[in-house]
Amino acid sequence: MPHNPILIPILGDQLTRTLSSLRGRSKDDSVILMMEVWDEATYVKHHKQKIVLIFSAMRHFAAELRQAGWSVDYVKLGDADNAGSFTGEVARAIERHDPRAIHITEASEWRVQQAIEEWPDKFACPIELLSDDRFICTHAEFRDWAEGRKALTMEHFYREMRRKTGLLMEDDGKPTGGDWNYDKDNREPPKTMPEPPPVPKFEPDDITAEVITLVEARFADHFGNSAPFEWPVTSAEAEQAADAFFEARIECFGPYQDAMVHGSDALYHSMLSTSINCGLLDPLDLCRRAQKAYANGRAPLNSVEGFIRQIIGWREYVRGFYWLHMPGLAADNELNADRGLPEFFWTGETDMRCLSDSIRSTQNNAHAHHIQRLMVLGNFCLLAGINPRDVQDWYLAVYADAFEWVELPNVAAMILYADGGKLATKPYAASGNYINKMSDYCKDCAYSVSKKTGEGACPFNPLYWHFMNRHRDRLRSNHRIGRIFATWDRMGEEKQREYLESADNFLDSLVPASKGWARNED
Ligand code: FAD
Ligand code: DLZ
Ligand code: SF4
Repeated sequence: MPHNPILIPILGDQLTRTLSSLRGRSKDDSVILMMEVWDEATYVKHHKQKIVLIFSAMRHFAAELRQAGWSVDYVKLGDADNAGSFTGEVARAIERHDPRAIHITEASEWRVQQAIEEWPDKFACPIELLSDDRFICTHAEFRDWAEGRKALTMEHFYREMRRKTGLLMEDDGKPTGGDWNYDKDNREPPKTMPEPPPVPKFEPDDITAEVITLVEARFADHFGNSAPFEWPVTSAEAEQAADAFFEARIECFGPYQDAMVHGSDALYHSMLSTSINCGLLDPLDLCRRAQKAYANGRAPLNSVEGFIRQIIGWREYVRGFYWLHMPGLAADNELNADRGLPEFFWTGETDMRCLSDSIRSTQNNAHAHHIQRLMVLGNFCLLAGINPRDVQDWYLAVYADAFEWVELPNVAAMILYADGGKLATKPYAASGNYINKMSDYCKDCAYSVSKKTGEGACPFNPLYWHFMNRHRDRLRSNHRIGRIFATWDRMGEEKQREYLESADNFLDSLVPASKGWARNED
């Protein structure tokens, strides 16, 4: 190892060879530090597959860097003197290497960035913090864009990103095809859907197998199944997964984006979020590949525009939104939701078929697709008034792609309206009707989606009106939702009472989660 080097700590979601802290550095006078630490693995009790993914991807990345000639100091979780935290491990690495400076790319999460910002007070050597330019929009750009706006409308931000990247833009500054957004063409129900091609699966190699053994030994009480583990853990594997998406699934990505089919976990989704978020794939490169698929006539504009919008629109937007509103966002609870998360979110044991299938996919793959997260699981939490803290912990723990910067805005603001409408102009509330339209769940459900109240009625139906009624004062002035109250008023008192009683009976039957699923109690 070089003497008096530049020490470069690389975090578990910074597994990118062109990371800002690596660029321009000499291999001869740098030491890269990678750390498996207890604090990160347990600040929420992550799904077993999420820990396998991160540790295995980190170990593979370290091996690739060594192969390329870098000096890598890799601390494993099982090492006897592991300090347990990033700060503790950096302190130990300073003792070992006596670095002349530390260069680190900013953390993606507020919690970790706070810790890094304390390092200048703790450590004698100079610290250079570099911005993370794997994102398209800088923090300053987002703040400037948000400044003075009454509403932070994603669609407006997205157009800025289209202009900035030139993606799907014509020479005259107009959007390709004449429209910015083709979402109206992207709501096909599953009835018409061709059989989706299989998603590539990646067999665990020796490195991954060793990590699976570690996770089974040390995190046995964490949620989810560790096997079969099939996620890409190297950039080469992630590129293969991307190739498969651009060859066979992008064509139907748009139309069937909102469809849900029992037992079918990927459908036409890319399944690339785990690789993008830990740095194995470059989001902008994926968008360029999507644009090429359109140019080559292999995918229609509505699919390609939809995919690009998810990445340079939603993904960049939620990241900007997170940094603009932290730390307050994590504590927001505009609707005063105070019910505990039901136990069935952890066991999958519920007769509600849409929920049990979404939770099954979550248990087996540490993944559920967007519309399951939004309109089944999220919609349930919103309507049932589950407290934001429990919901945030659940989503952060159970998904392999969950890092707080992307999870929290989606949970607190998009599904729970806990931010009071800074992100979404109205709560994404829906009755069973929506789920029935977009899925095949209802036909074999123990509940009847057409029954509105009473025994056997789909719980989403009375819960919808219970939600609207209890938040009437707050929501009726909202022009996108206010008209709903006219329908409620026309129902008459008896019908209204039936809805409210049915919902109350259902809510009373919910068993709150036993303690200890999401957070360590000590
Ligand atoms: P695709 O459907 O193929 O979409 C392509 C890509 O677009 C995704 O890989 C992702 O990078 C991006 N994307 C799509 N929607 C969003 C969005 N709303 N926010 C940010 N990026 C988006 N995504 C995460 O990466 N991590 C999370 O922790 C996460 N939590 C979510 C929680 C809730 C309540 C909701 C409603 C959505 C959440 N999402 C999260 C967004 C989305 O559900 C996942 O990105 C997607 O399901 C990942 O699967 P995919 O790669 O097949 O996505
Ligand atoms: C998610 C995660 C886990 C489970 N463990 C580690 C770890 O031991 N070491 C590490 O560097 N990163 C880990 N991560 C990802 C980090 O939580 C993530 O990189 C930071 O939170 C980003 O701010
Ligand atoms: Fe879900 Fe209701 Fe349909 Fe059952 S009937 S699957 S609970 S929406």
